[in-house]
Formats: sequence, structure tokens, C-alpha cells
Amino acid sequence: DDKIMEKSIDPAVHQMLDRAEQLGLETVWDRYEKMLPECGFGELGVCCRNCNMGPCRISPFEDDGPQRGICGATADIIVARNLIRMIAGGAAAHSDHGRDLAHTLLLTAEGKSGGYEIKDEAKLAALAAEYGIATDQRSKEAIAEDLAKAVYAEFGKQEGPLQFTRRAPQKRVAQWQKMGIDPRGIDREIVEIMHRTHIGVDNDPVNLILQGLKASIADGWGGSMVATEISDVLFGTPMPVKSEANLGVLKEDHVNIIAHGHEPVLSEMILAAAGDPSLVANAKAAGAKGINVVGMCCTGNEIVMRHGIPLAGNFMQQELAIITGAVDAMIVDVQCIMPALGDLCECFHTRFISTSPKAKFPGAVHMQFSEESALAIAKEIVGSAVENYAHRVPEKVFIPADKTACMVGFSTEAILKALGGSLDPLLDAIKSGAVRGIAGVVGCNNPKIKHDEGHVGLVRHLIENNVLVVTTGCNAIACAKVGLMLPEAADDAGDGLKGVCKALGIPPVLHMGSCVDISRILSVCAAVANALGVDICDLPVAGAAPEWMSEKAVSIGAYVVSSGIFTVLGTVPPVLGSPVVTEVLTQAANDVVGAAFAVETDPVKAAGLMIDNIDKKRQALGI
Ligand code: NFS
Ligand code: SF4
Repeated sequence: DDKIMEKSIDPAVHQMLDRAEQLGLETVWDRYEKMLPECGFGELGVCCRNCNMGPCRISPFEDDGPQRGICGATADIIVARNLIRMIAGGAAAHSDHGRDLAHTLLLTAEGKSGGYEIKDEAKLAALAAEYGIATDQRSKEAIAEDLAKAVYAEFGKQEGPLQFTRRAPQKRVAQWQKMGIDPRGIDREIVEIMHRTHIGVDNDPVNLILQGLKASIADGWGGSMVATEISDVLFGTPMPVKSEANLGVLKEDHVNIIAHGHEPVLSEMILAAAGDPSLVANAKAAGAKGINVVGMCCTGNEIVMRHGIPLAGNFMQQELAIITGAVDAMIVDVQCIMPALGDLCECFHTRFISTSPKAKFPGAVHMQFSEESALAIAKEIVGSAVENYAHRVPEKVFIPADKTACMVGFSTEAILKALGGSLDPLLDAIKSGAVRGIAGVVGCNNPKIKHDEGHVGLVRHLIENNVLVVTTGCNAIACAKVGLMLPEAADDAGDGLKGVCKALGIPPVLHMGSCVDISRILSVCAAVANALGVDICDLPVAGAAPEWMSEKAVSIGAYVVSSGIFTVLGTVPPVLGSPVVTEVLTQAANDVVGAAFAVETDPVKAAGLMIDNIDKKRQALGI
């Protein structure tokens, strides 16, 4: 019906929402509607619970209601504090993910991990060189041990700099230093946000925001970059690979396992375990044709990039996957996993399995994962899924047919390879105008926006206007589902971009990975800027998060802008209650970091803002 059609552009979602309605099941869209109208104070960012004299909230009407919190905090102070606490949450999530990878690398180097190996020695050597670690005549384990310890130390450092920040052009680093936002230790910057936002500490909105930017840089050029680079060392650097995306990748006649969450440390082992001959034999003995592992959200991005494992869907589809009745196990680790899954799994045979000591869920069976005995535990988990296949209720199974082919795996290294080994062909295409510029389009889904419409509408408009799109996260999954990640999609692009894509055999929308892999986008931008002898803020590039919702996305937005890249947000951040914070983010940031935010909920208009910015940069470069 019409109401369902309004919720998403995805036909698989329409069918599943229809199915949910028939079965009387509630989803994120229903809960969103029940929540309306959402709290106006919260929307403006003017409520504070940072101490127990409150909670306080500032009235948006100057002549009616309190204009200060009980401690005297103004709307500007409260909004700034709340915003940077969001950055702290996001930076902590990404960075703790990075820390887990460093830990796994260390265990692997010491021979203590239960099944991991060092898969990319070239990357190991390159990173070792970056850290000044000797590689001559040394075993990969010895090099990896030094690298893991050096990377581990980045988190607890008291004084900077963070090594990977030095990939940024010198001008950028100098600007960060001038503004006092060149991060020291990753953890230190996050802790300092929590300190400064405690009652009675930092009460200057601009000073607060600067600390937010500093912590966000420690995320993008620190924790996230660590997560990406060490994942590549352990699991291999992604190279182009074909796969499929959408709920149709579930198979009626297979044991279906969804790996959902974020850290490849778990999903890589689940994949390894699913290939175990005795488990496959068990699946067959139970009447299944085999074991079908598929991915969801960023874990999905990690394993599709490295192994071509299909993507079941993005954030808003996690409940719908359960409603297919065909999922034998939903295996999760951390981040973006809805606590609603527990109740929903109880309506089906699906086993909801949590694995991280950091993330337990109502209704989940907890099978704690540990790196030391990774493969053994992964086999137990997969075994539990296989055993559960027998409990599947055939009448409850409904899998939409929709799935779309995609080509993914465009790491920085893969892009260089596609270009023939150097950035020159890309730079030439940008100079000639065939490629007008590059846009990073990333981020979540959010029921405030018609599912995937923000993503796809924006990306289509960009490529039609010859802007090459690089993407990660749930945007990448949205693009994969509509076929934008096929070389043939070049036909949907403007003539210039189309020609370049056809010549190189690449799609106009390049899948660069999970959200921590936005660090890959930063590395590419840094390399391009360094090749041209300019700063990142001089490049014809722009960023967007059309349907963002998470604190991680706030940190991402902050570090992308801090890196000098103009960024458009498609959902309104909770800052409009503060004129000062709004002005700083949308205007003054230009003077501080050479870029700023814009908010535009209309995807075509948002693309227009990005294109205008790209054109301005081209003009300034004289191209
Ligand atoms: Ni990113 Fe990935 Fe998706 Fe948003 Fe969540 S899965 S880390 S936060 S919802 S893009
Ligand atoms: Fe209210 Fe100030 Fe306490 Fe916040 S810190 S709850 S504004 S008194």
C-alpha cells in the first residue's frame, strides 16, 4: 500500500514490510511513528543532564521559559557540550574497533591467536616503514609485533603526534597545530571531551567545538585508520570482486547465517568456520544444501570487500532479515545492532547470538568470542546455526527475490592498480574536466528519511554531473542494491565520467568499505593533495551523509570537515538551538579548517551544493 511505498525505495523492503504487517510485527518504522512528535528540546540540542541539579532545558522562546540551565549554562554551551559528547561516543566506537585489531595483530605476531595469520606482507612492510620499524631480514611476525605495539601505543599516548596524521599534507598539519587540534593520544582526546563537558569545566562553545574536532581527527586519522590498515594486514587488502546485494541473497535451501555488526575479527572467523567440511556435512545431513553466510551493515562491507560474501542489506533492513523466517542465526558483535532484534527473533526460529563482552542484548544467546581461540569458538557458533536449521518453520519463510550484482573492493591500492599504478590518469581526468571532482558519500539509514532515497538520489545526481563517487557504510549498500556498483552503471553517468569509467572498467560509484574505511578516502585525498602540492581543502572534493543517525557519523562529519572537505548532512543535527554552534559549524569552520558543514535534506539540492563547492575549488586551482 501507499504507506509502505513511502518508507523506502527498495522493493525488497516493501515486500517485507507488507509481510510484517500481515504477521502483526513491529519494526523500526512503526516505533519511529509512535515516537512522533520527537522531543523539540532534544531536536534543538538544548537539553542537559550533565549534572543532577538538572535535567535542564532551554526554552526556544526568549520571552517564555528558562534561558539558562540551573548552573547558568546557555543554549550555546549546552548544545556544544552535547555535540562533542556525540563525537566522543563515535570516536570511541571507531577507535575501540581499531584497538581490537591492534590486539589481534599482537596476539597473531606472538603466536597466541587462535587462527589468524598475517595475510598482506606488503602492507605490513609499508606500515612498518611508516612507523620507522626495521624490516630487513626480519620475520613477518617480528615486524608485526613491533607494529602492533607501536599502533597500540597510539591509543594511550600522552603526547602526539599520531603517526597516521602525518599522511596529511604538511599545510593541513600546520593548520591543525596552529588551531591546537593536532591530536595527542586517541584515548586522551576522548577523555578530555568527557572532562570538559562535566559541569563547570569548559563553558566556551568555540573552545568546546575545537576539542570535538581534535578528538574527531584522532578518530579519522587515528583509530579508524588503524582499524582499516591492520584489518588489511590480517585479512588482506581488498581488490575488486563481484558479489550481490539485498535480502534475496538469503537461500531457502541453505543454512543462512547473517554476520551483523562491525569487526572483521569475528566475521572472518565465521567465514572460515562455515567452510569447515564437518560443519558443511552436518548442514547437508540436516537437509540443507550448504551453509550460506551473508553480511549486514559494516561487517557485511568488510566481508564483501575481501571475499565477495553477499550483502543482505543495510541498517534499516536488519529486522526485515529476521522476518524472512529464513535466518538460522544472526551473529552480532558491536555497533548498529538494534536491541529490537531479540523480541523479533522470538517470533521465529532465528537464533540471535551475541559474541562481544562489550555488547549483550535482550533475547540473545551469548557465545563469547575470544581471539585466542577464535576458530574453535567460531565453529561452535556456526555449529549452533546449523543445528538450528532443523527448527525452521517452512510456512514462515518468505524471502524476497530481489538481489543485485555489484563490483566492490576499491581500496586505495585497488584504485591505484585500476589506474595503472599511479594517480596520474585520475589527476589528468580531473584536470581535463572529464571527472569534475570526487564525492565521498557515506553513512547510515534513518527513518526520518525515505530509506535509501537520500543515498541513491544524491549519488545519481552526482554521477550524472560527472562527479566520481566513493562510498562506504550503509550508503555503499544502498548503491550496491540499485546497481550503481556495476561497470555498466557508467551509462547513468555524465559523458566525461562515463568515458573514464569505461576506459578503466570501473563503476562510477566505488565501494571503499566499511565506515572505518572512510580513512581510505582520507588517505586517497591526502595522496592527491600531496601529488598536486596543495592542501586537501583545495581539492575539488566534497562529502555527504544523506541519512546519518549514529554518533559515529557525527565524529566522521567532524573529521571530514577538519580534513578540509565540505560536507552536507541530510538529517538535521541537534544544534539549531544554538546560534553560535550553528554559525561555527556552517561558517566559521572555514577559517579554522578550510571547510564547513551544510544541512540539506533534499538529495538533489544537496548534490547541487556539493557540485557548487567542487566548481569553486576547480576555479581556484585554475582548472
Ligand atoms: Ni556506519 Fe556501519 Fe550503517 Fe551508520 Fe551503522 S552500519 S559504521 S554507523 S548505520 S553507516
Ligand atoms: Fe543543568 Fe547545568 Fe547541570 Fe546541565 S550542567 S543539568 S545545564 S545545571
